[in-house]
Amino acid sequence: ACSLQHKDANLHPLWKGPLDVPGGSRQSPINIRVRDSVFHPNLAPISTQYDPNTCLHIWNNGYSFLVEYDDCTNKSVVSGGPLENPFRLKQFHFHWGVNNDWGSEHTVDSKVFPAELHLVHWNCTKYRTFEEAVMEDNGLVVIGVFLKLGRRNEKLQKLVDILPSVRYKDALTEFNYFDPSGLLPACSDYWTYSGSLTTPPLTESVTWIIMKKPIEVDHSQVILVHQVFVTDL
Ligand code: BO1
Ligand code: ZN
Repeated sequence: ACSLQHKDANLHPLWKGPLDVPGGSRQSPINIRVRDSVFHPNLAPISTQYDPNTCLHIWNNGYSFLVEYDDCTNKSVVSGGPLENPFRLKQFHFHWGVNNDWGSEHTVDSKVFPAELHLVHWNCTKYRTFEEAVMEDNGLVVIGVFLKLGRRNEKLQKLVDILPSVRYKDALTEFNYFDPSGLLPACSDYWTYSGSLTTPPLTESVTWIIMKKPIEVDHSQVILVHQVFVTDL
């Protein structure tokens, strides 16, 4: 595995996080400068174990569309890499732009991707609930996956098919069998750094795992994402 640990990350030029959070010194997202990342030979591979039956529903919260998971048990977890214990999957969501020139939150050597997937997990060893973990040190792990235009992604299609039902804010639709591991790139190389949530409450509780290789989606799939209306853009 050729994992990299990102150190001394530079802030995203368009993000004014530290100004918004008093004392904020590890705000996300960041621009990942590949040349500045440091290879750690003893950083283990990241490992996910997801049970598609823990999928609950999909909803438009006005910021994104979220697929939420039952996090009462350890059936869907991420472990390995820099993590000392398993973290439970709570939800995944996407960030995208008005067109394909803009969209991802993280950038790689200043390159922006059309969209970025976030798989949000919480530390069930240290904390009792997701809401508690959000506010605390070492509370969350978010896996970030870049999306780029290319071939049709069959693993994403079931999600794309249901998107019209959550086009508007507050819409919620039953979606009870989906395996998010199909959305991870085949190559498991990643960068990791300590950061924050990218939207309020912006807490600096997140270990970021950014997959180096993007996944591909085709034009028709990304169009449906563009038709989901959010109010924070
Ligand atoms: S992100 O992955 O850094 N873009 C991110 C940013 C903000 C949240 C989650 C992930 N916020 C949390 C709220 C919770 C809410 C949850 C929805 O989103 O702090 O109150 O329940 O799952
Ligand atoms: Zn996000």
